Amino acid sequence: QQLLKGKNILVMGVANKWSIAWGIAQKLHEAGACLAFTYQGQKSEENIRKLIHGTMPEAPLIPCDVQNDQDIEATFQQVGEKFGMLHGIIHSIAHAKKEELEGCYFDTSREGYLMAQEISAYSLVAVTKYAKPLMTGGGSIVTLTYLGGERVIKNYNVMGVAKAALEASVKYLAVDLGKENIRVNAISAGPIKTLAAKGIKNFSTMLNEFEEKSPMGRLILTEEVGNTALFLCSSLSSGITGENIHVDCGYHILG
Ligand code: 0WD
Repeated sequence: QQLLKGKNILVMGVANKWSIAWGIAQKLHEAGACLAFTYQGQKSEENIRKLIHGTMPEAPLIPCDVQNDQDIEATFQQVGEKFGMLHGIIHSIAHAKKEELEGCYFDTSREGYLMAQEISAYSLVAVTKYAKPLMTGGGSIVTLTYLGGERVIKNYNVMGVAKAALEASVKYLAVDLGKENIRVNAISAGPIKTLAAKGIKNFSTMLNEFEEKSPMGRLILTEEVGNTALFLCSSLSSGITGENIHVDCGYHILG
C-alpha cells in the first residue's frame, strides 16, 4: 500500500547507514514518498550518495548545517525549486560535546550548553519557520527525542535538557501550525547503536540494561522507528499533533 504516494518529504540527519534517519527514509521510500536529503559534511554526503544509489538516485542532496540560518534558508529555497510543495520533514539531528555526556550535569560549559540547545532543539524551530511557506497543503513534521528529556538518565546530561526543550518546542509548534493542518510530533526512541549514541559514555551498558528491563525484553529496531515515522507522515495519523510517541518496547512505563 503506497501510503505516501505523491508526498514530498525532506529527511535531515542521515550520517551513515546506521542513522535512524536512514531507517526512516527507507520506510518512507517504500511507501511511495519522494525524498530529498540534507547532510552535514563531506563524509555524510558520500555515505548518502552510496545509500540512495540503487533505490532513489534522483533524490536531491542539499548541504545544511543547522547552526547556520543561511544554510536553512537556502535548503528550503532548493526544496521549493525541486518539489514546489513540501508535505513532510524528518528532523533527526542532535549534537553535544562528547566530554559533556558524562560526569556531573553542573560541569556543563556555557558554550556546550548553548551548542547542544542550538543544534538539537532550536534547529527544529528554525527549520519549521522556513519550511512553513512550502507546506501549503498541510503536512507533518517529525523529530527524534529520547527519554532523557523527561527523566534523568545517567550521562545524558546536557542532551537531556536539550531534548526537554525539543519536546516543549514540539507542543508550541503544534499550536502555531495546527490550523494550517501542519502536524508536529516527536518519536521517543529506545537506544539504538548509531554514531551519535557512541558519544554517550557507557552506551553499551545502557543497551544491556534496556534489553534486560524493557517490557518486551529486547532492543528496539531502527525499522520500528521508521514505521512510526511513516505512520506520522501519513493520513493514518491525521488527528495526532503535539504528541511524543514512545517507540521503546515499553521501557518508559517503568518507574
Ligand atoms: O539511541 C539513539 N541512537 C537515539 C537517538 C535514541 C533516541 C533518540 N535519538 C535521536 C538523536 O538524539 C538524534 O536527534 O535521533 C536523532 C538521530 O540520531 P542518530 O541516528 O542516533 O545519530 P546519527 O546517525 O549520528 O545522526 C545524527 C546526525 C549527525 O551525525 P553526527 O554523528 O555526524 O553528529 O545529526 C546531524 C549529523 O548528520 N547533525 C547535524 N546536521 C546539521 N547540522 C548537525 C548540524 N550542525 N550536527 C549534527
